[in-house]
Amino acid sequence: MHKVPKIMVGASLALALAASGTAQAGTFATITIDDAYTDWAGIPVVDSDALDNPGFVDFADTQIANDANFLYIRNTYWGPKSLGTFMGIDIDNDFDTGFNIFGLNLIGQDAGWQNDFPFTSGDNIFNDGFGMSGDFFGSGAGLLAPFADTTTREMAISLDVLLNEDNSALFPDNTIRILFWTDQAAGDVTGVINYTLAVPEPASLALIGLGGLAMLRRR
Ligand SMILES: [Ca+2]
Ligand SMILES: [Ca+2]
Ligand SMILES: [Ca+2]
Repeated sequence: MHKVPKIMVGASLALALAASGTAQAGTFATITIDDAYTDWAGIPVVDSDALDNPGFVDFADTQIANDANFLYIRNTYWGPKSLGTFMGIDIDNDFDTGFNIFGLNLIGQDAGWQNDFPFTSGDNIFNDGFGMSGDFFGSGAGLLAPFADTTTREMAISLDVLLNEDNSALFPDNTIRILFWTDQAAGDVTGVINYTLAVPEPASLALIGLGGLAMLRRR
């Protein structure tokens, strides 16, 4: 059961208002899940959360990237606690479908991960038991490093995951609505992150185009 600490509701609503309507253009990159973070250099922070759940899972900065196959997430924390991180995705952008996290009307979580562990949510049902299929481990699990309490961690989710309930896509379009949350202590909730999947930079295509033009001119 997830109780709603009253002190959190006000803070989270303020965050939600601040974050509402902000869509984050995605960053195309391939990240190695190895608990090393130089591969995150230059990837924008899509959410910065305050120090507001000290001594427990307390979200700080979140970075997100994707390539053609995977969504990559890096979380940082104000302290060395990270186990107990939930990531929720609202597939249909409707908090009336799925699990309304803390009743805050931030997201209606249709799919979620507790650390790397995948599960699906029904209407007002935290875990409806249907689950997912596909990478990783055949169950839509996250590939997470490190699996330990830490101040920063990275995780990959396959973009090809299917929902077992109706075999539909976990990511049916190019916009992903994500919330990170924990029910530890007073709780912590990030802003809602509207992440738009990035496509490869057309630079290489443009170079090919210019090269082709140069060849034409030489003739
Ligand atoms: Ca890495
Ligand atoms: Ca926080
Ligand atoms: Ca929903």
